[in-house]
Amino acid sequence: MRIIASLIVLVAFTACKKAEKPEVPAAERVLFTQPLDGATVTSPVKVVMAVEGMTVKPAGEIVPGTGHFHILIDADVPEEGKIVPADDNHKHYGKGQTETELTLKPGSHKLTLLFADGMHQSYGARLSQTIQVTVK
Ligand SMILES: [Cu+2]
Repeated sequence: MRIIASLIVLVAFTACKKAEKPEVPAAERVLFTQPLDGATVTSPVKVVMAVEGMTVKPAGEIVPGTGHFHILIDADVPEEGKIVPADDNHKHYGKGQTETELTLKPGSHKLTLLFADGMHQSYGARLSQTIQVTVK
């Protein structure tokens, strides 16, 4: 009887914990459709970008659940909320583009796809994907 009572308490406790902390939706992510991680490519490199759980929208205003792509070349992901710089290593696709061509020097490069809001504020590492490519 005691064991059953303990089990009931345990189950109730587990159920409570779940209700308190709803799981973060795992559906939101960005990914390079092309090239794939580890690929050997030639410059210019065709890049195809994809996002799941969010909507691509041209830059200009902040609308929850939307944003545009950025490609970081050999650069680190700006923290969530920080504005993504605009320079040779941080490319913005503020018209809502999902495809582009990158001119890269021969050698190994780290490419990061990053989603940011309508004011170019990073969604952080959770909405980024980093791959490594080798340019011939
Ligand atoms: Cu931007």
